[in-house]
Amino acid sequence: MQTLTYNIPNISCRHCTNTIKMEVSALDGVQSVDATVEPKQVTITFQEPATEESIKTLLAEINFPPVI
Ligand SMILES: [Cu+2]
Repeated sequence: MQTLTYNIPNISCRHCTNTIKMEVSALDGVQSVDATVEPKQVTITFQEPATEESIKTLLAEINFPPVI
């Protein structure tokens, strides 16, 4: 199990954090997702088959590209 925190500048409100939680939670292998507006961050706990790469790709696809 691995936990990563990303800064996501595109987060502007609770709709954004809800979207991120919903979309990332749906990835196979993701155990938990916490997203906050202040600070604009998401913390994700996951294991295989989810990978750092697949999570970053998904976040970019839904218009919330992470900045580390
Ligand atoms: Cu928003």
